[in-house]
Parts: sequence; C-alpha cells; structure tokens
Amino acid sequence: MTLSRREFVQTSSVLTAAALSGGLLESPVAAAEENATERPFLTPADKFRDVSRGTPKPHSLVGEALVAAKLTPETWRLEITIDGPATPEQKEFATGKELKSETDNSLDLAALLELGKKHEVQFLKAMQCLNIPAPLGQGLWEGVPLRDVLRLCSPLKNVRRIYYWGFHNNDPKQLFQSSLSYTQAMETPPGELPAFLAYRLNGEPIPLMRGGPVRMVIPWAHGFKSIKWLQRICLTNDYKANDTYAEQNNDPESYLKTAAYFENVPAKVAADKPLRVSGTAMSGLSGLKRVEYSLTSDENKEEKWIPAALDESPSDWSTQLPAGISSKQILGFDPKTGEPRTWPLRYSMVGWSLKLTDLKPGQYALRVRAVDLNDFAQPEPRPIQKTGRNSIEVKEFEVVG
Ligand SMILES: Nc1nc2c(c(=O)[nH]1)N[C@H]1C(S)=C(S)[C@@H](COP(=O)(O)O)O[C@H]1N2
Ligand SMILES: [Mo]
Repeated sequence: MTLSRREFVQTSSVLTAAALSGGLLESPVAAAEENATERPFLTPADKFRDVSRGTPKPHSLVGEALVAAKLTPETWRLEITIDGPATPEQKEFATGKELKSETDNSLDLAALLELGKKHEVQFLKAMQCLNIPAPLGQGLWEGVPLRDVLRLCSPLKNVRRIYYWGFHNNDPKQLFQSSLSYTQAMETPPGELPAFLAYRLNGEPIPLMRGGPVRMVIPWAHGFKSIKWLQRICLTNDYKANDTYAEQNNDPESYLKTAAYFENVPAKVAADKPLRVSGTAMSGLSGLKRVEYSLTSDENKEEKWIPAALDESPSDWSTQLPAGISSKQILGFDPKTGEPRTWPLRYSMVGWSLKLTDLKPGQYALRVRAVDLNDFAQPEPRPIQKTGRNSIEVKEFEVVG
C-alpha cells in the first residue's frame, strides 16, 4: 500500500490522536504543507563522506605520480586475469582469455566507453559503509555491466568467483579487495540493478576523489564492494568470498539494510514552539514501508511508534537530475512515464519529516526507526551489527520554558 503525502497525513492524524494522549501532541495536518524536505536528491561528488585507505590516499596523488599510478583518463587500464591453483579446494582451474598490459590487450577508458554505447546502465544509489551508521551520499551512477566486460574474456570455464581491487600504491599490505560470485556478476533479477563498472557520477566523469576514472559499483551491497580506482579483476575457481572486509569480522555477503537516520535535532528547544524534525531513510534489500518515531519524556517513558511523513517522489525529476539526463533512461524508472516503478527507490535514500507541537518543558528522547516491506522494524530482521549498522537512532533534547 502506498499513500500519497495527503492521504498519509489524514491517516496519521487519526493514528496520532489515538496514540498520543499525554499532552505531547503532534499536528500532522498543520505539517502537511511544510512537510516536503528541501533536500536535493543527489549528493555532489565532493560532499560524500570519504572512506579510503592507503598511504598516500590514491586521490591525493597529482602530476607524474598520478600518471605513474595510471589514474588519469589517458593512462587508466583495466586488467582481467585468471588466478592459478591457489587452494586445495580447486580441483578444476578457471580458464579464459586474459586482458593484460603485458600482452597489450588491457582495456582502456576509450574501449570501456565504447562498450557503454551499447550496454550503458544508469541508476541512483546511495553509498553506505557497513560500519558507519549513516549513508555517505547518493549519486546517479553510469557505466557498463560487469557481465558485458567479462564477456570480453570468453570462453570462460570453471569460474566460480570474481574478485577485484583498485590502485593501492603497489603495496600488497594496502590492498583492499572485494568479490562476487559468478552468478551475482552475470545474472540480474528482472527490475533489479546489475553489478557494473561506473565511469560517470552525477553526469560527470567520476572524480578521482570518488574513485575515478573507473569504480566498481555493486548496487545491492555496502560500500566495501564498490571498489574505487578499479584496475584489476581476477577470475577464479575458488568458491570462497575473499573480500578484505571479511577479514575484519564483517559479513561479506551482507545487503544494504533498511534504516532511518536523523539529520539534526537541536539540544534545546523552546516550549510551545512547533519542532520540525527531518532525516533520511535507506531503502535496502527488503524495501521501506514507513518511518516511525517515538517520543518519550521523564513523565512518559512508554514507547509508542507513530508514522512520520515520507517525502514523495519528486514531481519533476528533471530538477533533480543532471542536465540532459531523463529519468526515463534510469533503471528502476518506467521508460514511458519517467516515474519510479517503486517508491522509495530500492538502494537509495528518501527524506522523512515529523512535527512535534505543544511540547512542555522537560527532557525528551526522540527515536526513529524504519519498517521494511516484510513488516520488520529496525533493528530486525538482522540485529547483528557486523552485517551493517541499523541500530535505532535516538536524540535527546530539552524543552525550556
Ligand atoms: N580502492 C578502495 N576502494 C574502496 C575503499 C578503499 O579503501 N579503497 N573503501 C571502501 C569502503 S569500506 C567504502 S564504505 C566506500 C566508501 O565510498 P566513498 O568514499 O565514495 O564514500 O568505498 C569503498 N571502496
Ligand atoms: Mo566501508
């Protein structure tokens, strides 16, 4: 069931009137007009929170060092190699055509862009670290599905896993690697988004800062699968996930989780002034049904969960997207109408807001949680935090008279 904001407001006013009788009244009808969160849908490339490893960080390189690292658009190369008999579990070995600088057939950016003319995909995705509570930023990513790149290595035999890494100062200790199964690389459920090699972010070449010239982007996964400064893909018969992140007690197959986040809540609020609170919610693998909040105080410690308003899909997507990009081209949108097939969009963030009125002086705690399409409320269904943070956020504030 999807509700428009107006329908939603009508429904929630009934809910809140019933739910809140202890003097803490929310007035959803009054909030209706002011509810839309004036937040741009896309995060500018330089405003993402950065999670990068390396000494020096690859995006700090300039001039000759950048050329030597092959991180300029002209010097960038992708090598695809097949690894040897590494583990006893490999009774058969992967075989296929390799693309290597040595043999002068590595892939350059021009060749990748050429593949893009035929196979390009575009979609909106929020980047989120498995170990950081809030998403890092949201972008329109464009590139070529990994499956179309891997076809350059045909015929492939006995490949069970694909792992890949980026520039790491040619130092094995700085290597940060991720992996996918062969199936995840090659097959995509209808309506879902494929693993792909991205070369544009928000309509521009991916800046070095965000992992350009080419970054792997894995739509369904946390940030650690989306390797920046991509330079090497390796095909193997080894069936085990061999992500660097797995060595740090993280679940290497974790999907993005559905969760709600606050923006800012002031520490002190004036009594009898309405308090508007907003934030974002991530729609993970299991989708997002609603965002709920609960307000407790010294006098009223009982948690009652009340729906907050979710931002609607922008009425004019052209105001949110880079010039020249139509939402009709973007995966997850209807190519005829340019409207999202589902709202909120899977693997992206949506704004939410709520308004508290008639607050009496005292200490309060405001909590917010997401409910997914299977009716699991945060932190369920996966309360183990090393599969991706999704604790319920709480903000404490004081109302002063
Ligand atoms: N080459 C490389 N790629 C990387 C990383 C890294 O350290 N090196 N960090 C990963 C992790 S853990 C995250 S959360 C995301 C962060 O992406 P961002 O810096 O664009 O926000 O990049 C991923 N890709
Ligand atoms: Mo991360």
